[in-house]
Amino acid sequence: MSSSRAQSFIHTVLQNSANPAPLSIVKPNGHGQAPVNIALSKYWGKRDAELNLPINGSVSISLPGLGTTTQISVFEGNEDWISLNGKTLPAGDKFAKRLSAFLGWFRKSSTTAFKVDTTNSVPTAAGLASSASGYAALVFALDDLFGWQLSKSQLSLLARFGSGSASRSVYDGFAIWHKGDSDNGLDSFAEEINVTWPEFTIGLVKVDTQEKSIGSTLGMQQTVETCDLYQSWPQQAERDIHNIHQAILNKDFTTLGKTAEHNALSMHATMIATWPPIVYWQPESVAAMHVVWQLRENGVEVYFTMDAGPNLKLILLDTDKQAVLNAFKEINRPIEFIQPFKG
Ligand code: 2P0
Repeated sequence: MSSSRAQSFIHTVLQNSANPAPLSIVKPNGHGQAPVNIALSKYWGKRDAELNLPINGSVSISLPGLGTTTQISVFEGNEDWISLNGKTLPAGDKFAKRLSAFLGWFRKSSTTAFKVDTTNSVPTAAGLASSASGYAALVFALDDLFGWQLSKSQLSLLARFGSGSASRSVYDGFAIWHKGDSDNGLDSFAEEINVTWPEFTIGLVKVDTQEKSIGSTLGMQQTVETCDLYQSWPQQAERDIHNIHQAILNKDFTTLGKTAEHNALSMHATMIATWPPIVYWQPESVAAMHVVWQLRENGVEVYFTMDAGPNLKLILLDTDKQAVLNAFKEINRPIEFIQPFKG
């Protein structure tokens, strides 16, 4: 992959490196760790595939304890050695190829190969955004290996270049990814929203953890190309980001929950109206939605969001955990609760 725009993007970011020779290692091993994140207002659609720039911004919450740990080192060779969850990947593997292409931007010479050992504490490609924590952890590991000491914003830029949602996984807690306007991609990065909200709870409802039928990258490309409904998505997304950001600052749970659920369903509406159609839902996903709506009818304030997969992520306050658990027991769905701001 050779692209002068991408090269200039990486070069400009690395000009901020504390190491004057940013592609020379300062230690034998680099280490990185990053959480998965769940978008409360979604990223769907690219305006520039080369620099991986989004059409719209997004807002997320990171889930501590679920994510990726990565070790990286260099050796003389022609092929990277990549291990995922303890298994060495064959060179032709899709995941390995994408990772090696990204690492290509950080090779000192054509005989610099990387050894990458990466472990996920979430099922890979099950809609729990392992590429987000994966590329964020990798960028942290590169920063450590090369002694760049880049700021979080700069690391977010590099993570975004690897995978869009990774721009948000360089932070714990709430984050906002600004879509940016410039052609050089240097203003499209995420920032932390500095709010601590101990009662804020995410519930993971697992419907299926098999690999998804169509990846996000191709899915968004097809949506942008063929879905007429998509025309209205960017305006809605920007409005939702603003409202969710304000709701986080005000700890206005109702506005946050309503806006997040509506945003997720609107994104899925564009997917469904794509050709060929992209339907990540399974019958159990819809059954789980009905449980959420019934709970709300009964006065329990719980909302859901969904990504490029069949699993639901519930949004609630900790006081409603038991009521939610009981309702989902009736359809035999266990729930894993995570309170991002409670150790
Ligand atoms: C999100 N998703 O905001 C949305 C919601 C999926 C649905 O970000 O092509 O894996 O690597 O930039 O980041 C998934 O997209 O896509 C995603 P690439 P990515 O969380």
